[in-house]
Amino acid sequence: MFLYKGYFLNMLNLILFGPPGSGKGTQSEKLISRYGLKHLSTGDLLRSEIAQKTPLGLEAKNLMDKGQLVPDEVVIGMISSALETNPDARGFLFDGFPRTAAQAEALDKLLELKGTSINTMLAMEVSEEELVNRLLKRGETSGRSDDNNEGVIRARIAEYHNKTAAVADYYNKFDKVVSVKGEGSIDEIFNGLCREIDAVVAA
Ligand code: B4P
Repeated sequence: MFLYKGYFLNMLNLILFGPPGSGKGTQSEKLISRYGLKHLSTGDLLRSEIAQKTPLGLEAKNLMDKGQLVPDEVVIGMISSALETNPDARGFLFDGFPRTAAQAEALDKLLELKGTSINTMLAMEVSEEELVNRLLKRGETSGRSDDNNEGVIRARIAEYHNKTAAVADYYNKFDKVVSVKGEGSIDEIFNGLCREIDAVVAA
């Protein structure tokens, strides 16, 4: 339980959702600092496995370099361990997870075991051309092999439409999805996200 703007809350668990390049990583950094949440990014966890050249990392790199998703059981296992190693967190910000309906169901079950649940899913809306431009620009400097080829970037966006968009349908059933404009300055987008989160906290 923690105190936020005069309210006592149990946990605050948020999903930051959107296509590749929509700014999930960028906004997560600001949100965790504002709300004191533990940041769980499956993309970052996978890149850490790749950097350490673990067997899991080598398998993941092969798929990520083609713009494909990593198998559900791999990312669910990573999130499950991360939840266990952070028993005192006041809440979690899930960034890039869940990305399939199966991952969403698994996350709900894991949170239920902790006696908590997702408060809201923030869905960032960005046009496809803006996504491609952002990722190609990042690819010039990031060294990320999934960012420097337009074909791979478009394959990631197609994976998003084929498999990930269903996650919004899943949380819509529970009326937990809010759309947020993902184009504009980083601060404008951050303010839009905070307005939605504050409304959920105050409800
Ligand atoms: P992720 O690491 O999750 O990353 P992402 O989708 O590429 O980007 P994100 O939306 O975080 O964008 P960012 O803020 O960085 O995934 C990488 C890969 O890992 C996936 O393709 C998949 O293979 C695998 N994976 C991860 N999770 C998985 C899961 N759960 N299941 C299966 N596979 C999984 O922003 C992008 C760029 O835009 C940056 O350069 C940033 O500076 C710029 N930018 C941000 N906001 C901007 C703004 N307002 N204006 C202009 N530019 C902006």
